[in-house]
Amino acid sequence: MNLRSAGPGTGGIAPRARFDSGLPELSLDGDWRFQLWPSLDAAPGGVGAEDFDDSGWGSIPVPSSWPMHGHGQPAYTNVVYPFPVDPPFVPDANPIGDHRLRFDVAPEFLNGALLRFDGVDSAATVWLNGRLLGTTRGSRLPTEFEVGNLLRERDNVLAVRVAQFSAASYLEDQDMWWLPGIFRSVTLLAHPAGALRDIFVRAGYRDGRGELRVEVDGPDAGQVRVSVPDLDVHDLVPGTTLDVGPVRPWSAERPALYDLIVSTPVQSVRLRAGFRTVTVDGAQIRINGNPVLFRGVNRHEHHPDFGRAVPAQTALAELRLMKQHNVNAIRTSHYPPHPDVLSWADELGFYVIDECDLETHGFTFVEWRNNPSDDPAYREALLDRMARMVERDKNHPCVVMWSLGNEAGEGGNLAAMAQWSKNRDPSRLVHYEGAWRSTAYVDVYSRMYAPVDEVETIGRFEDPALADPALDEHRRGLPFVLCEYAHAMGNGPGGLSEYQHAFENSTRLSGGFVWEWVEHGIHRTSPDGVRYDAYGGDFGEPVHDGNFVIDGLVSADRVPRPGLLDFKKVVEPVRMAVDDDWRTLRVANLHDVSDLAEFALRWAVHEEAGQRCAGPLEPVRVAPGDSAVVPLPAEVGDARAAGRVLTVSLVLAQATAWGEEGHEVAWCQAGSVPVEDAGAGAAVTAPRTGDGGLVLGPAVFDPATGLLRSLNGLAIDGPELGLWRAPTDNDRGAAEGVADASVWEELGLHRMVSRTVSVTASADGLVVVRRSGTAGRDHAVDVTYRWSSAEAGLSLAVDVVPVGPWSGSWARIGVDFTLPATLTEVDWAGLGPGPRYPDTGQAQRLGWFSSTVADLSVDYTRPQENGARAGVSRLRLRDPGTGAQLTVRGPEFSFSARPWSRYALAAARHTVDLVPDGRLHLSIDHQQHGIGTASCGPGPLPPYRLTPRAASFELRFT
Ligand code: IPT
Repeated sequence: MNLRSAGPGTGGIAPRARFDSGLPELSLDGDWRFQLWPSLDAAPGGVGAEDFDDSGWGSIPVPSSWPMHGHGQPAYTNVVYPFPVDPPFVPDANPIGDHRLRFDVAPEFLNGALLRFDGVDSAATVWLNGRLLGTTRGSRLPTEFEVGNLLRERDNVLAVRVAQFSAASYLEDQDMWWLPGIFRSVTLLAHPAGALRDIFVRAGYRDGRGELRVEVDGPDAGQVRVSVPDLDVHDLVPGTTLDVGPVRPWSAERPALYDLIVSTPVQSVRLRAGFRTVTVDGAQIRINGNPVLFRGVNRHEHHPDFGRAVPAQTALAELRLMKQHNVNAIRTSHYPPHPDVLSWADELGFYVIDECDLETHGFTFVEWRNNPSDDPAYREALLDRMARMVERDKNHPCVVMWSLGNEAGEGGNLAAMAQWSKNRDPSRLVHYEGAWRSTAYVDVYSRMYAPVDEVETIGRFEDPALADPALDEHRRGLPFVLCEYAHAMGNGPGGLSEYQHAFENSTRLSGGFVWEWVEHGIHRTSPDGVRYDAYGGDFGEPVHDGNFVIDGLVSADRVPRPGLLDFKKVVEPVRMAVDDDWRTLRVANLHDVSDLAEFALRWAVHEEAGQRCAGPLEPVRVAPGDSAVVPLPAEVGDARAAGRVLTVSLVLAQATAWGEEGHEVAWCQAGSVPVEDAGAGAAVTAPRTGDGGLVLGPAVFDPATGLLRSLNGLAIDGPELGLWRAPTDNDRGAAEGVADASVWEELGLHRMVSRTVSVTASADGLVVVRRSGTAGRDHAVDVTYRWSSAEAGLSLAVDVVPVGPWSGSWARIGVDFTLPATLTEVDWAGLGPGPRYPDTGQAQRLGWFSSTVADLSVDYTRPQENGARAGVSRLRLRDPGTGAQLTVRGPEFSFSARPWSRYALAAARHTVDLVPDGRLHLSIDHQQHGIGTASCGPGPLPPYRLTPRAASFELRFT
């Protein structure tokens, strides 16, 4: 096994398109004999021999990532290589997995056959019946060997030795787990003489008409017949271009596909052709002439139990889930996906940036010395990878751009890949973010994590000029995409709305791709039998990047995080608004193609008691890019009143391949949820001494500290000033200097202590002044609590005044209480049902909601601040056993209620570390610091930053 060669794999056939040949296929997936060795030296010789004795071996399923089946351990690094940067060498301690399979074949395979590996991570040597077939490199790319002359009907012996690392590992430094194994299928394909070797369908669209050219490789052209029955195309001569007349073009919104049949005397191949043309016009990406906006996500392939071997139903379900959340584009970060994914993307409708299996990011730590992207020794390998991606995937209309790879620095090999791709397939744009400084060999100006103001500048063509005028002119003519933005790590991403606003208001900005779709958590079970998701460092890796691999819009189990719901709302392709009188609806159609024919409109009016009235609206047709104002039925306007909320929804009129009839795509609301306050304005009572404290209405206070002891008979501690939160991943991020979490720690917000300055009772109530400060520092906050009582309840006015030298930011301004844990039921009027922070929670709606305390929490893989509900005017906590309850009212506050403290939340590393402590921890917040995306990218925008400041707010308790 030569693991030191920088070149591509050996012995395989030339790359070609993936298609269902219509000839017999034999899946070799299933249980194989398997043995893991710690190094090549420790592995036996002769595993390829037919009579090699593997009786002592265990077994493993194929496809699989072997560490997910108890053989070795997963390891996570982001940028850093887990081995010395010493190309093309890798350490001797290099796990070797030997796989062997015995199989029989039907006679059809004896007249010529191909053996296909769809993905082997990372370097394999393959023997069939004792003969060396060759080697594979390029983990996420197929390799096919010609094997017909070697097969026999009975007892064939296939042996595959897989090395975890090789010289090619320097090309596969993607931010993900290192997970070796034969992780995609192995298939035997009958391939008799005269069979089609390759097919290239070039299907363009212009001015309502389709243009078709089909190139084939294999049999004599005279033996091949091409037809598209639905277009009445028969006997198209391969290699000729035909104007097929009027066609329905393919787009992500309307993914029209046509059966295209290629037949020969030995086979009939059915392909799905989509007619579409990708162009750049005036620095704008157009598909079929229409400007498009990518509402995209970056998609890795990961499964919490199977690693890289993602079951087909999981992948298909996640694509449907994307469509249901208004995702219209996928970047296959950072390698070509399982081939079926692209077929589903054709059918369901996604614009795809297909990315090559290439990343050399770890060279950044050695100033990019010896980067393979610029090393002639690796040139052939890079070109081979590009060719294998383009050839495999070229017939998918969903692929609109070829991406050279990710974070591979700069170098001549990249330029060569781009050039090769343009020659072979000029119909798609070439993407590579790493070339953004000059963009010399790419067709799009692509960036990652650029702040929104910079993106806007680029959108106005006001980005600083490049020194080279020719390059500058080239770049100024390019459309712009954010191939990564809105780092979805933990609580967040904050700031989606501002990016979307920028995208929608510049023709040059073609949208972006959130980083990333799925968290790469790995299932584990605690000693108590509770399942949780593990991340980097949990497997004893000496070098790792912790939970940086947990940054998805959905959990590893594909459960949507709040960020996905926000994304769905922020990118909704139709924006609606109701006028103040509820008489008209404005509909702005942001689709690229759709005139809204596939949608229906509905309205509903809710009040606290439930739905008051509802009905359908007349369907609306609006051209893409246009807007219209339509009247609402009189019934709607007539229902308008205080304390009512109108919701208008745009829904699928009929079920589609990804959504049910009635599935909501866009919505808007009008109205309000004011809540009556019975006690407000009633006569005031004075405090008196009794019940072991100071009694004011329903409350008993400690006369010395001025803190509450009980309220309505419920034991309560507080209020304490709260300026801190358990840092989110974004709070911990230091993309722009010092992390907010570090600033808060430095300010001592997490260890504030208080002293009571004064407790003054008067006929009007009770005034408590307390000062909060932090050890060793002289900055403080004076808080004045003015308590008063009217018959039914208790009012509180809070004044917060910073004292001394404050700088930086506060996590929040609020008051904290602890209460009996038996208060397990919650309901509120405000925004819900999910969480909201100043720059997140766009998905939340006005209404009346209920939950349990347990369900308020979001189980982020690494625990952190979560679950605050905002815009609340009334909160009620209830003990279902006794019926005891506490109600808090206010003009608009946010709250969090948890069975553990913020300190426990901050200390926990995994979900299983969080254990209820027997109390209910309630925070009522007047303001919160934004969330931002500083875990990788910009922090909260200035309007969402909570700088130390004076604040006043009022609450009422009953
Ligand atoms: C960027 C990578 O392209 C992506 O793979 C992922 O690692 C992401 O960061 C963070 O999760 S690269 C970074 C230097 C911006």
